Amino acid sequence: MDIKELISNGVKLTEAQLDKLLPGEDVAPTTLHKAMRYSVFAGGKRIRPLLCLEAARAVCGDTTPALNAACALEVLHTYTLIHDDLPSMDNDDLRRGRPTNHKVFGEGVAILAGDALLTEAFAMLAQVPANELYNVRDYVAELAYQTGSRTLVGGQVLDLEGEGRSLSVDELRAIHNGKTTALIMAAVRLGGMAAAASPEQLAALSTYGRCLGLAFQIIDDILDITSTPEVLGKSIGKDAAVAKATYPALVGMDAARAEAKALTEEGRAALDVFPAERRAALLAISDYLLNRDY
Ligand code: GRG
Repeated sequence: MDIKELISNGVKLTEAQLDKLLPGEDVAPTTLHKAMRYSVFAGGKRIRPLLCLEAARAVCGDTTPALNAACALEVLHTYTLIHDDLPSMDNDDLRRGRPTNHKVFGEGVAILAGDALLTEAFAMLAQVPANELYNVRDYVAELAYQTGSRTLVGGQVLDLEGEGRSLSVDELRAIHNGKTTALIMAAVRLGGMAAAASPEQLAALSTYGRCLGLAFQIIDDILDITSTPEVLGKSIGKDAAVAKATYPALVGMDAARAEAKALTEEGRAALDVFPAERRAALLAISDYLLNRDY
């Protein structure tokens, strides 16, 4: 499995479809559409679309049914980044190697660009074909659950409330599971659902997503300490600067790495329900995410 080729194919497929689905920069109101496209086409890793596409391949051998779901995940993720960078949230200047949305377009337009991307995500999801097990109502319910007040937005609130407080590992895990794991769960589950996953296959993908999501955020915490803004394309050291609890801060660097590794192993093992050639891509992605340096 050539992971670089796998990623580059997934990125190309997703970006071409995003370009078709998102309103053009010349469509009124042009400032809003420019702001939306500015952040979407700023060169993110496209991990969530990739996971969605490859979850579909694991189930049915084809990524096509999941393409619009993959786009929905990426625009929803981009909304969270724009809002997370706002002065009232993390107050960041750099994202995906560029000045943050509000730095370029102003706070009002940045908030609205995030809102519009969140809405567009559901419009994209409404274009995912139904199959014998799932329809648009199921896709919408899944994305709404994983990104609502009990999950993604809820995790962000716990994060805000935890700043400057000492947290237990369980409290930190609850924040990470809301902010990061929920959308990664949505990615693999929606990919599976679009490909008509059986209940057993969907349960396996859920375990993989739950484990990978937390491992992803633990590595994110580690990179915030060990990497550079040039490599990550975003500012670093913010967590320590605002006394935010992180995995390495709470349990130490070695234990944090060990937990990310153990979670990745658990996620990989769950994929045993898929034939070897169908699970190869998801296995390769899990290794790549564990060992990434950006
Ligand atoms: C509703 C005002 C309002 C705000 C909501 C929900 C939310 C803001 C923020 C979500 C929290 C968040 C940004 C979590 C971080 C998740 C994470 C690890 C982001 C980085 O993902 P990568 O590394 O980024 O995949 P790229 O740029 O590669 O796509």
